[in-house]
Order: sequence, then C-alpha cells, then structure tokens
Amino acid sequence: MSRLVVVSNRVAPIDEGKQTAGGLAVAVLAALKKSGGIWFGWSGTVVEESQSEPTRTEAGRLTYATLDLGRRDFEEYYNGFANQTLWPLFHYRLGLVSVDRRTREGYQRVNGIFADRLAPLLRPDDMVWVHDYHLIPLGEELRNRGCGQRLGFFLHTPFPAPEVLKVLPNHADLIRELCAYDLVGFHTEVDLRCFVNYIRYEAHGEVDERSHEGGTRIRAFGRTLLACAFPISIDTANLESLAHTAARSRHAERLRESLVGRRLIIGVDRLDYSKGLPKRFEAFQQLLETYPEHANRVSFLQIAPPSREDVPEYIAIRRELSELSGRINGRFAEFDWVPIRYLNKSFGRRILAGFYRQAHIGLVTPLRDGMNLVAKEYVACQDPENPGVLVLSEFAGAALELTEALIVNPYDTEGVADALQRGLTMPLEERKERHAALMRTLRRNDITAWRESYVNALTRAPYS
Ligand code: ADQ
Repeated sequence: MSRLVVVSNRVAPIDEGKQTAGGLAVAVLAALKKSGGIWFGWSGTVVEESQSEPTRTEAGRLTYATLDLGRRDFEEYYNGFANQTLWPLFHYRLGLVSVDRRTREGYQRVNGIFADRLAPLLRPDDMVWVHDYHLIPLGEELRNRGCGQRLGFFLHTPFPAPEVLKVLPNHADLIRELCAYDLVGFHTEVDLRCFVNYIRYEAHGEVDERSHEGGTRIRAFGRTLLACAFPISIDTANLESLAHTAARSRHAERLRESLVGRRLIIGVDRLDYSKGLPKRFEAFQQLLETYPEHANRVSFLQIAPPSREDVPEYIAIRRELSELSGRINGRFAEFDWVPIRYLNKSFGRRILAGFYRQAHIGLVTPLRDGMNLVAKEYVACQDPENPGVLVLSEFAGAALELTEALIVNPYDTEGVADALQRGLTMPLEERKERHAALMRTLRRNDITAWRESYVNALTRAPYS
C-alpha cells in the first residue's frame, strides 16, 4: 500500500472531540490514520523568517511535518493572496477581491518554499494529496523539482464560472498549475463543470466527458489529468450516536431550561462573509414581522466564532452583525425574551451535537459555500422520531445532495422567512419522511466513502 502524504495550509493535530472551527482537519486525519504517512503544512506559528527545515513529530504511523512561516511570507501568502484574492473570488464576491502583484508573488514564493521542504521527504511510490486554495501551485512547484509521484489536489471552496475567474489577472497561470496534478477534485458537479468550461473555452484544452472513473479526462497545458466531483461528508454514524447521548448532557439541559418551551432555530458558522449571516438575521426579522405569532415563542441561536481577524473584511462583518443583532433585539425583545442569541465563540463537537438535536430548525444560508458540513451535521444529529427541519441555501454545495431539505435563496429574505414558517409548522410525518431520506444520503456518502473514493482515484493515476 502506498504511503499517503497530505499537504494542507494548516496542520492541526487534533484529538477527536476537541473543538475545531475548520471542516478539513477531521477529514484529513481520518484519511491519514488509515494508511499512515505524513501530514505536511504550516505550523500555525509566525516568526521572523520562514523555517528552513520542517519540524517533525511522530505519532504512531503518522508524521507531522510543519513549517513556521516568516511574517512577510505569511502576510502575502495567507492574509493576502489566499484570503483577500482567491477566497472572495471563488465565492463570487468580486467587490472584495484584492488584485495585487506583491501578494501573488508571495503566494507563489511560499508554495515554492513548501515544495523545497517537502520534496526531500517524498519516496517514489508516495501519493501526495494537496488540499485547498492556498496551495494550488504546489503541484507544479513539486514537478519543477523533479517529483514524478502521483499528485492529487482537492478544492474545498467552490470553483467559479470562467467569467468570474477571469477577474484575476493571469488566471491561466492558476489553471495551468492545477493541471500539474494527476487528479483534481471538487465538491460538486457544478464546480467541475465550471473548471471543464474554462479548460474547453479559455484554455482550448481537450475534454473527454465519457466517464473515466466517474470524472472527466482533460488534456491541457501539455498534461493529462482527471477532474472529478467528490462531495465531502461527515462521520454520520459517529454523529448520530454522539447526538443521542449529548441530548442528555449538562449543556443541552441548560439550553432546554433557558428556552422554557420556546422553539429553537440554530445557525453555526465560522464568522465569514460567505455564510450570509446579515441576510439570515434579516430573514429572522422578517419571520417576526410576517408571522407575529412567533413573538416570544421562537429563539434564534447563532453561534459564530471569529476567524481570519487580520483581514479587514472580517472585522467589518463582525461589527455589522453585532449592530444588526442589537437592532433586531432592541426592536422585538420582551423583558423575558431575547429573539437572537448571538455568540462569538466556538463549542466542542459534543455540545454542538446536543444543541443541534434540540433545534426545530437548522438554518444554513451561505451566499456561496463549497459544501457546508454544518448542514450535514445538523441532519445527522436529529432524533429520528421527532426530527427538526433543515433550511438550506441553494448556493451551498450540500444542496445538490440534501434535496429533501427546504431549499431557499438566501438573498430572498421573505422567501427564507416563509421557509422558516413552513419548517416551524411542518407536520411530524413530513419531518420524519424528509429526515429519513436525508439520512439515507448521509449514510451512503459519509466521510469514509469520500476519502476512499478520492484515494482510490489517486491510486489509479496517472491518467495519460
Ligand atoms: P468551512 O467554511 O469552515 O469549511 P463547514 O463546511 O461548515 O465550513 O465546516 C465547518 C466545520 O467547523 C464543521 O464541522 C462545524 O461543525 C465546525 N464549526 C463551525 N462553527 C463552529 C463553532 N462555532 N464551534 C465549533 N465548531 C464549529 C470549508 C468550506 C466548506 C466545506 C469545508 C470542508 O468553506 O464549504 O464544506 O471546508 O470541505
């Protein structure tokens, strides 16, 4: 069995159950535990100069190899190009895209540093699985250093339509870099189609859509690769049993007591402008306006721990949400009821599972999202005998699979308010039917299925 080498921006040696605000870490760890190998990436520490040798930590069959990054490298690569250019671009937020040659160069430089430090650790038969938008150029940088190993890439964000991607100067460089991999994975068929359209109409590459391993074979920039959709998922069985016991936990009990019989709507997101939180708050306000019978009968709990606080747009969204929740609460609150409970903190998986299980509605309304694991987690945590209702944005990758949710357009606040009303009044039979159908999907495609389908496809590379 070939060794697996996973590369991601952050290497987070996490214990199962420990709280984390990123969807990637849990999935990656599951993949590595199975085959043994290396997890390589940034340590999370910023120093004066980027580290010349990775720090290695052994944990059973797993080696963590991490790099401290220099201040300038971190600033340009992470805060700059990754999070102020690619993130907004890939989430269709063109007004927020920063175009800056200095950060593009920094991004390339750090990918070169990663390749310099990683290449000597690789064995000829290794499979390298690179994650996410921070590291698109890494494959080509490794090839430039003579690495002939099987290289795979998985994008955790959406992939934008070609017309959107073209806002980025020298966009063709980025796509050429993607083509240095043997396998490029996306969350959905929609993302895959956007990539294929770019290859066909902008790069004038060859596209063979007769299914190869369920994907599309591409010839472009002098390379042949497979592009495929692999919808990421959750550890469904584990969450189901976690939620079953968490329902009786102390936190769950305190939440139940505080609600004194009121219905609960829950939202759980990293504090990020892609998650559509201001529109979500407005939709809840709309519910109270259009359906005043819910006054003092429904509480909306929004959990949103801050992230990427070095980036100005993240400070702005935090301020906007504090003001908005304050305004809505000021308008509707009673002496014994606060409509929106807005928390800027994170909770452990177990506590969240107990909260999800109590919520009558899981409200997941990103303006764009690669997949959105919270939507899947909410469903898995429901009591099958009395399940809540998922209200889900059509612009989350998860909407393509979770078709029995109430699918909404997050920009249409009146439409979201109507869906909330429908969810709050939905008969038990219909809730059970929808939940059972959603669970069939989540059991069929759980995190193990995702990991295995990706690794199997990479094992069969190259595709030339
Ligand atoms: P994220 O944008 O971080 O992930 P998401 O898919 O919802 O979004 O994953 C978040 C994870 O962090 C979930 O497992 C969730 O439980 C946890 N989490 C979120 N808020 C939390 C909180 N307040 N306290 C504790 N835990 C919290 C990116 C992409 C997504 C894609 C994932 C995986 O943006 O579209 O689904 O990667 O590919």
